[in-house]
Amino acid sequence: MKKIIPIALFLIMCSCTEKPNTPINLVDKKATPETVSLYNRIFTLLDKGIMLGHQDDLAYGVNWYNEPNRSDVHDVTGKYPAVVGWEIGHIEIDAPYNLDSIYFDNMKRYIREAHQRGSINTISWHGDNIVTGNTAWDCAQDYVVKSILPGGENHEKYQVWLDRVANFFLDLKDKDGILIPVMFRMYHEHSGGWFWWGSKQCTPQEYKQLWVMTVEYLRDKKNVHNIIYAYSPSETKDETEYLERYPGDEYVDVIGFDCYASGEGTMYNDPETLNAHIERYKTALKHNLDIVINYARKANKIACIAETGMEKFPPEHFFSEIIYNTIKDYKFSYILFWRNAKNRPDHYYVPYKGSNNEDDFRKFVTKPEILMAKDII
Ligand code: BMA
Repeated sequence: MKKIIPIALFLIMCSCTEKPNTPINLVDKKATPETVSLYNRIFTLLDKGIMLGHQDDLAYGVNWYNEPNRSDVHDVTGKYPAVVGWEIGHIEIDAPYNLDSIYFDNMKRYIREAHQRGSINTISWHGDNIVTGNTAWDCAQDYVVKSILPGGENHEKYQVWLDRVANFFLDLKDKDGILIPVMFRMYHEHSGGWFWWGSKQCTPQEYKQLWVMTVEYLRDKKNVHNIIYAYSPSETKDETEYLERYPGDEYVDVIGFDCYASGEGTMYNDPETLNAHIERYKTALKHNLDIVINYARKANKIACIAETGMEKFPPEHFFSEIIYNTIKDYKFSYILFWRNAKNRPDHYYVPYKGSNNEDDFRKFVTKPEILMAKDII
């Protein structure tokens, strides 16, 4: 008896001081408790399945805009997505609404609603070109990033832009006034050459400096502590290319990639061409999942498909077979389908009420590996 009590006490002490399964290695060592807990929750959810995400899900869909609790995903499946993507392009120029016409005040409310429901919010930023005042897609110059870095002629002006970004994050509060933790997927698709921060527009060194400068400004100067930082180039051919512009493990929490099935318009009428695009897409998804998951394992990061889909997804079993069979055996955090534009008839990436592939999408979201909001609470 005498011997058993100290052993029991020792075991109790051990279990009290036990560390969480996943080490807390967030970019932000001062992250709020809610941010740390979201980060650990995302790690834990890796064992449960793949979360389904949708861009701008609660803000609008095909033929509707800003209706309470509406979502194309919910309209079709009766369930909300586990991950919701948002876009803050034009916050930097102090506009009241983003480049896709979502008022920032509404966006904050949608983020709160999604959070309350248990969904996870992720934010991208197609910020304007500070040199020309045109959009993020104005990529004719190769000195925009350089002009933003310390010593550059736009450095101070860019800090004002970052102040506005910081204020947005600091205004994401739940009903009790507690900061809502979110992912921030900055300067994405940079392995391509179509944004001012792209691979043809700046050197790897400049890109990394831009990333580090932004993290340090938000985290250390503006005290924004509710961000999980996500890195997502476009498709890459191997780990070397994937990491060419990677700012380092200490500056990134989540790693992913953007990958789309290409093709549009008339090619959809030609089965052979369509099939070739689908085959290319499946191969690209698998190849990039291999790269990202492999590195995530080594660096103890969370892997995801940060943006994907096919406009109008013409193949009949696009979701329940093409997508599902391609991803089901991989262990990664989430797959986010791009937006359902409200008034661009060709620009939708998940079914809406009355569209093609409704049944197929319902079949997809009930697969045991696919997680919706309700599955992750
Ligand atoms: C693109 C398109 C654009 C949109 C942009 C930012 O892929 O959907 O219409 O403005 O993303 O959300």
